[in-house]
Amino acid sequence: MKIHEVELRLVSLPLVRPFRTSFGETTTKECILVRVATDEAEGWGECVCDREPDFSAEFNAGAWEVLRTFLVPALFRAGGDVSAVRVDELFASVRGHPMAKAALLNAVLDAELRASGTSLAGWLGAERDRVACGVSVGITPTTKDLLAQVEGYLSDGYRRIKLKIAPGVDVDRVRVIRERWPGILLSVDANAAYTLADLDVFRALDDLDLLMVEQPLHHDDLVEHARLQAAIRTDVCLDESIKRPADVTAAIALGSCRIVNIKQGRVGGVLAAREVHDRCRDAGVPVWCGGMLETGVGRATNLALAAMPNFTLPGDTSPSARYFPEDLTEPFVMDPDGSMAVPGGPGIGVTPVGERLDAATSVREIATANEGWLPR
Ligand code: NPG
Repeated sequence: MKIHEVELRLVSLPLVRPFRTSFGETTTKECILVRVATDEAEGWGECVCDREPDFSAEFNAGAWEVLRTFLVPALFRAGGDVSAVRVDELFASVRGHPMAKAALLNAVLDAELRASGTSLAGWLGAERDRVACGVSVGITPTTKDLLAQVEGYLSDGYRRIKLKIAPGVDVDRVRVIRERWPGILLSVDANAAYTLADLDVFRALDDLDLLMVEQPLHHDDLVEHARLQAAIRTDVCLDESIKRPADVTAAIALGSCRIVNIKQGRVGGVLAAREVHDRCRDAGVPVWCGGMLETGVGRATNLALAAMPNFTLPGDTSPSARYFPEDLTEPFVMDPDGSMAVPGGPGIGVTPVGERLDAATSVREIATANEGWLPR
């Protein structure tokens, strides 16, 4: 398969409601989309980082630069005759930047799979054609707002509620939700907002029958998470701390967590995500599919992964309407039973709708194998 053109687009989509976490508030999704054109098919990938380096060290302007200056040229230097399983080798001279790498690697893989008529889910060995959906509820101005949002999401059918927490908006609010709905699958996500000095908070959460507490401590830590896990009953789940497959092996060896959130973009793309899945499966550690407010392109990729066998817990794989008034692809829809279909068409199975994509795009650059980056 010969790659002859790569396109980068910076796209923005307003969210249906602001999304607040311990690290900030988002009202608009902004991300880079990558399109790879080959002699046989086109492929799409979404870069999961945001405008600012708040969740991760990567951010859109930086990822654009890394793609433009290092990663795309590395593909063309290889003669453009590239398969996704070789892409990691080509990127080896660039340290870090897993999100930028994931976007381009996933686009190459998508093109390859579309060319062979294989679905991503099938290629990954997925065992389900529907996945269970959870929803991540941002920090609300008041407890009353939180109750109203959770009530709405439960009546939509979501099978797991995840509450964002931060110091000062944690135990009391979570208790209110638990008392109102004693039987639901409920978890919390701190996005690295606490330290071991906050052990009392986690001991209090221990009494609320939570499915897990996600990324309670520093975004790059494993050792302190192991200390916390040894001190509480609730399962610790790691997200930010797992940036490549080796991290998950270390986390399991140290006892830093008992559950792992897999975000394919955070670990360098679909191939690395599969590796994380396999390592967790072999160690008996359940995983679930995280989300980064992706457009339909990233969502389709996530759904294929979430259909793999060891994804045994509902993920942050919500339908398009939970995020955007209008998605870039045909919308993903959740059934009233809280499940969503895994795309079955070739590759990721969806393609951005031309006019919606153009309306959402603020910057666009195209490189060709022969001429490099074309004038904007
Ligand atoms: O449903 O896509 C979704 C959002 C799930 O809470 C969610 N994502 O910390 O996991 C997270 C959080 C996030 C969103 C992180 C956007 C970074 C950017």
